[in-house]
Amino acid sequence: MKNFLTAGVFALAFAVAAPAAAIAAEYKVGDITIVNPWARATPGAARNGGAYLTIRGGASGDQLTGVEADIAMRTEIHGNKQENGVMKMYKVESIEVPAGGMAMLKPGGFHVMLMKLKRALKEGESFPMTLSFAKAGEVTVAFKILGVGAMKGGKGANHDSHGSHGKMKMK
Ligand SMILES: [Cu+2]
Repeated sequence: MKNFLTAGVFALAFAVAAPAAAIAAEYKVGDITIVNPWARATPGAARNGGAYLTIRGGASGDQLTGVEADIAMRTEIHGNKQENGVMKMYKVESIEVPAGGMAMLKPGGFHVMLMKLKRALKEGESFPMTLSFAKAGEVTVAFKILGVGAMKGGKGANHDSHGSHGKMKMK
């Protein structure tokens, strides 16, 4: 009887959670929340891809210290800076998640760089990535692959074809 009851609770929880997941994907780990992890589809033979997410801080701050995805040979956290009119990417060791605030990884700013992709990122598919936080620990979340020109994940996703990631040069 106890097993049956547990199964019933799970089924109910799933039924309630499913419609919400269609609007915004959210994952809780410790004190923080991962919102709408997504990546851009890669055109043709592109070897690198960008992945993005929003991290909501809890009562205390935290840091994103590591990213790892099987889909790429190497995964790094990158920032962007303007140098002589050219956007350049640089590697960062961690990203600060402020208490009660948000850290945003988005096109044109901080992002997860998927280097030497083992396969192309195809729109409509998703892939897992493990995120490590200094305090909250590790969590594996599904990154949804949006269109090549997508600028924003989740509900407000649009298809701006002027995305700049492809024009950036590695340092
Ligand atoms: Cu990059």
